[in-house]
Amino acid sequence: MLTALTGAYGDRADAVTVAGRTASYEEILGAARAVAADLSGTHPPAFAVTATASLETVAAVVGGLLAGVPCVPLPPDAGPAERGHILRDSGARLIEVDFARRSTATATPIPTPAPTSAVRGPDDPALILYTSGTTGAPKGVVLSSAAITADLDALAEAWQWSAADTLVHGLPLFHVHGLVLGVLGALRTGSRLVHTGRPTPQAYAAAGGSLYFGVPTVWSRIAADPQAAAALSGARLLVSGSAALPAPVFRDLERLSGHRIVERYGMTETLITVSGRAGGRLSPGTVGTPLPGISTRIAAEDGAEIGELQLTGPTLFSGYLGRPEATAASFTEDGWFRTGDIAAVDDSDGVHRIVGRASTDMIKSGGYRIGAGEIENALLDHPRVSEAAVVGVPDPDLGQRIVAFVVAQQVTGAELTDFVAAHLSVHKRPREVRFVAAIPRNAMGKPQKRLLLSEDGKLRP
Ligand code: MCA
Ligand code: AMP
Repeated sequence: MLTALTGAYGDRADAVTVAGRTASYEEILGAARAVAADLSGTHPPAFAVTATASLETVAAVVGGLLAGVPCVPLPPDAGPAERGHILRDSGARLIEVDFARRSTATATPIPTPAPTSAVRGPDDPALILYTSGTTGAPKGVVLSSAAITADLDALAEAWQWSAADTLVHGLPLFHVHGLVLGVLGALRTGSRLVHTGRPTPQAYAAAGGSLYFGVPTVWSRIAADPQAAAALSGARLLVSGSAALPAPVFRDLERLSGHRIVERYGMTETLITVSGRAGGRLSPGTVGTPLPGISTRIAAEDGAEIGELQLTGPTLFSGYLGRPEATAASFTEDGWFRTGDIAAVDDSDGVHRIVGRASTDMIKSGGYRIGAGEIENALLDHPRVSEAAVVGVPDPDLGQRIVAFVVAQQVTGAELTDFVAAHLSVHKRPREVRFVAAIPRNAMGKPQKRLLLSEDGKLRP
């Protein structure tokens, strides 16, 4: 998987920069080997690292791949409830990385064949990424080296991504977008990586890259900053994903930077499966065509053209960790993965359009996937809250914004927001809390969340 670390592209003093610190391939390999040596001594079933935007996280993930021990990247802002759940559920041992501690690597040449030869097998777990479902606590998505490699190679082909590129992004290193594409992608293609620490318009503008990754919130903030957008005009390719890119943002960026942004679609469970192509026809509101090796179909009822998007291909996950029933439930009887996204495919050119999600309890805010049930459970853990219903409402900056309706006494909205931020993680906090006398329910007692909103799904004034 890590072609650049085999010396295939030579060494580079400025191979990887994360939040202002720069390392060569040899330095990364050395620090990763030190991690691998520790892991090989004890061989835990998995290990966890607090996945700050740092060279330490890069070394930890690479070290896990060298040792053949799957890595569980923990969101650095995860509170005790979320952190405890992930560590218990995965059985992972939490490690700390000292980037200055290098195993023999700096003194010895980079080995061939590939340092990945220590990975037990391509189908063994390489990463376990925790992601939210509509209800309950997050599940561990097990990703193999084979799936990751297949995805990175398909993306390299689609985006003509090569060692000549400098990749720039500032996304979190505990999800597919920032970690798999944004770090492992650079180490496979040999492109330089500049991680900006935070994905601000100013940092993207100053980075001077050829290839840029962002979630729609990042692109809409750049589109609102004409100077930053214009600074990207010299880039080769801008790519958006993790949530729907609003058409006005696509058009504003084209006007300001000269680029028609490539949109691609994926999930933690499937990796990236559908994408526009570099040099291909790109239009707003579309996510392109399936990547090489991926097949898609629309499960539409009664001849309708819009329905659930289902997929097969080599990039799919190996299952939810320790949850065979949930894994089985996510596939159809004939073995296709059920994305839960509603899509349409153009008959003439096969271009896909993501229309929405089947369940309104899966929220996408700032590109983060957040289950309504998880937030409701956290709110119900507060002693002053007796009922809670969480929804995602349209938001011009975040795509969707989390709003919590609660039945509660003697507590403020700010206190409940802080409670969720501290117990789960900051990005899962409700941006607004509304106090109601009761949550509307049907005869079965199931919350009727639509009744809390206006008819078009918006928040009532
Ligand atoms: C505010 N803050 C608080 C509180 N309120 N902290 C604690 N308690 C509170 N009550 C502080 C935070 O600490 C933080 O401080 C600051 O407010 C802003 O926090 P945040 O909410 O994170 O900022 P934002 O502006 O809303 O973030 C927008 C963002 C972010 C940067 C675009 O949403 C983001 O990074 N999204 C990327 C998500 C992503 O990578 N998804 C990929 C999923 P400070 O700033 O000092 O830290 S993978 C995927 O979807 C697939 C496979 C795919 O297709 O890619
Ligand atoms: P996650 O598991 O965090 O990667 O979230 C996956 C979900 O993000 C998908 O099921 C979609 O709902 C959404 N998503 C990802 N990319 C796009 C896109 N380009 N357009 C619309 N939705 C997207």
